[in-house]
Formats: sequence, C-alpha cells, structure tokens
Amino acid sequence: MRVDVISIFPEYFAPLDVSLIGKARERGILDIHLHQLRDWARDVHRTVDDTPYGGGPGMVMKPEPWGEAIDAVLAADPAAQPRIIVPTPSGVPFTQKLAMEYAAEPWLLFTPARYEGIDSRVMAEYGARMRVDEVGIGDYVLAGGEVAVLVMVEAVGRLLPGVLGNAHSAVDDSFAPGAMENLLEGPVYTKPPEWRGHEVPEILLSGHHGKIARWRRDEALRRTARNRLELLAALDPETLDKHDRKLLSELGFPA
Ligand code: 6GU
Repeated sequence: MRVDVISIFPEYFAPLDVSLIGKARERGILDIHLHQLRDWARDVHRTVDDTPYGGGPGMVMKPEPWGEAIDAVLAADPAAQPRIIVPTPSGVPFTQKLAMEYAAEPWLLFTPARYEGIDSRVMAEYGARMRVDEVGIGDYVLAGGEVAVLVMVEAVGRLLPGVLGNAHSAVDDSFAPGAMENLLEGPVYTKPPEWRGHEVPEILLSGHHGKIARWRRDEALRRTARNRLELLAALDPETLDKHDRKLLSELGFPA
C-alpha cells in the first residue's frame, strides 16, 4: 500500500519509522511518502493560512497550497487515484470497519490540517473527482490532524497482509467483524500463575478450550456492559446464543 501525507509538520511522523509500522515499511508492505505543505506556498513567508471569511477566531488553511500539493501527489501515478482522507473532528468516526476498508485500498492520501481546518473548497474540488472522506478519531479536539493520521496509519497498517505474524491475528480483536463485533476484549494474563496474591482465573489453566472460549466471551460481554453500554445496545441479537442471553439478563440487560 502507498500512503502519502501532506502536512506543515512532516517531522511529526517519525514514529512511523518504529516497531510494527517501521518493519512493514522496511519490508516494502507500506510505502509512506511525507510532504511539506509549505513547499507549495508561493510567498517568501511560505504562508499557508489566512483569516476566516465571515469572521471568528483562528485561521483557515488557504486552498492554493493544498491544491498544488495534492496535484503534485496525484501526478505521482496519473493512472491511479488515492482515497483522500481529511482528518477533522467534524468528520465521520474512524472505526475498525473503516480501518478495514482503508486496508483494502492500494493508495491513501492524508491531509492533516492545523488551525481551524482547510478551506472547504479543497474538499469540494477533489470530492468531485475522487473519494474524499472527512474523518475524526473521537469526540475531543486535537491541536491538529497529525496525531489522528498516526492513529489511522497504525490501525490500517496492522491489518495489511504480512504485517501481523501468524502468531498474532486481528480476528479476536475488540470490534473485529464476526463474533467480536460490538464487543470489547476481556482481560488477559500470563505467567506467573500467582502475583502479589492475585491468581490467574483457574479456567485459563485448565486446558479446556471450549470452556476457555466461553469464559472469554462472558468476560467480553461483562466488560462491554461495564464500559460501553452503547455498544451493548448495538449487538446483533442474531449473534447471541442462549448462554449470552442468560448472562446479559443476569447483568440487568434482558436481550
Ligand atoms: Cl482528525 N483532528 C483534530 N484536530 N481533532 C480531532 C480529530 C481530528 N479527531 C478527533 N479530534
């Protein structure tokens, strides 16, 4: 997968050299290109922002440098088109489902903004020609979209074939489609079997795979009920077995 990022802080992306994503890049699974937006500013101060029409606080990113920068990235492969992802707290929520959709794309272009965001005509211009998604990573406001891009590239990158080893797998992750859809993963344990008086739940030492799977599912349901009631409400009743229903009604949530 090719990933381009245009930002006034390309140095923000140093973490992409490290760990799982760094390895994926070394192995050629991920081809990341960072671009300095100011390289496409035309004045001596390399200005990329201006005051908002209609008044109000803060500054808005000017359309011209973004247009020229995006055109330059598009020119890298005129036969193809990237999916453009514009990080903004006003966007649609970034979810595991969207991460999987992005992981299936050959080319992504991220346009993280600073200040109050990018002049909306940039999204209109490219939105008329290709897929442009405005995406937010949660209900809080960051100082800029760079950290959101790090979040999205990591979530997408770990889903690319060959990035997680065979030993690891994304199928049991919280939010994974299938059995874990709308469920949070429960607690995990490793050796020693007792630590500071805390014991590992006996069932996990039993070697009884069926009972362990059932225990893990119970814990996922309990944790989801405790931490994310809105996810519990979104559970598809079709995916719940008799035992699930019994547990949920014991927890005070009749299915
Ligand atoms: Cl994508 N950008 C900014 N600046 N703040 C955010 C966000 C993005 N997602 C949540 N908050």
